[in-house]
Amino acid sequence: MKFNYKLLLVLPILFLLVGCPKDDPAGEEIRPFSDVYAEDIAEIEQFMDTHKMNVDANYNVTFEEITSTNPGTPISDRTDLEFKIINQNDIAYKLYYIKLREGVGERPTRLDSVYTSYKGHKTNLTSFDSAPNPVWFELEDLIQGWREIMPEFKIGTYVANGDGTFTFNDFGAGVMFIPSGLAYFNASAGTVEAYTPIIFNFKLMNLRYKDHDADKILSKDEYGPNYPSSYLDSDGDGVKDYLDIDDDNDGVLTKVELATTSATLITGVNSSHYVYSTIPVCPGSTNGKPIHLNPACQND
Ligand SMILES: [Ca+2]
Ligand SMILES: [Ca+2]
Ligand SMILES: [Ca+2]
Repeated sequence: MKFNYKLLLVLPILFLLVGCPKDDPAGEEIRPFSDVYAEDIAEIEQFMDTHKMNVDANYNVTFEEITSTNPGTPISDRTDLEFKIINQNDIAYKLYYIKLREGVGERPTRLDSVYTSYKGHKTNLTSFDSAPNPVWFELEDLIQGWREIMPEFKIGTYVANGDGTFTFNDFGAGVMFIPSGLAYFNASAGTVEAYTPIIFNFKLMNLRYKDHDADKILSKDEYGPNYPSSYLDSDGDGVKDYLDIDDDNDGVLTKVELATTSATLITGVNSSHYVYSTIPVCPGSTNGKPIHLNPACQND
């Protein structure tokens, strides 16, 4: 599969992926999340019971309704159908997804940038958005369904073809079925009406790890396992580690504390960062904390 490198520079005009619930649309009362979720999950499961998926050799996906003249395996009977439970708005959202292929490379976190091609559908099989060639997105800007599902996949490998194009292989590819509470909810976006569950098939080609606070520790190593419900704030000052330039609040910037240690620094084109596992503990410390999280050790 070849893609023009110039695509890397094209800003997506696909605002549809970017959305959040409106606070108070003019005069309209926002419906309860629980009522909407009950409808959404019924609609999604009904869709999966009555439709099949066709997947071609390059992981392009189409959906078809199952009929007596067009039989097939319902999506709900597929052995690769999985789900995650996302607790939000006092609801345990069931977020179904399918790993057609996991990928072989690194895995993004929900704070990173992904290079992805995708197609969005409603359950009536109309498509409301697509990027046949991959585009870059910051997952923080996307609807929550994407932020939850992308970290379940890995990127592939790619080779430069020497003519400005790249060939991607072994990339992650899948499908996600998103209740509107994890998508646009009461906002309408393009042809997606308010309170509409949506479906995406996608390919995850590449990623960029981010370092939000520029302390040379990647955000993926700083935010905790279940952000935002359990993000790390090592010094308890209310500023999350991935946004805190002095993680132990000892008055010495994290990047300064690490500069004279044996930690391995990887220098890249756009950023440089330390390999987290190589950051040493404070000399003489018995608590095992890395040096930048130990206020007793002001390594400057
Ligand atoms: Ca950082
Ligand atoms: Ca902090
Ligand atoms: Ca510090």
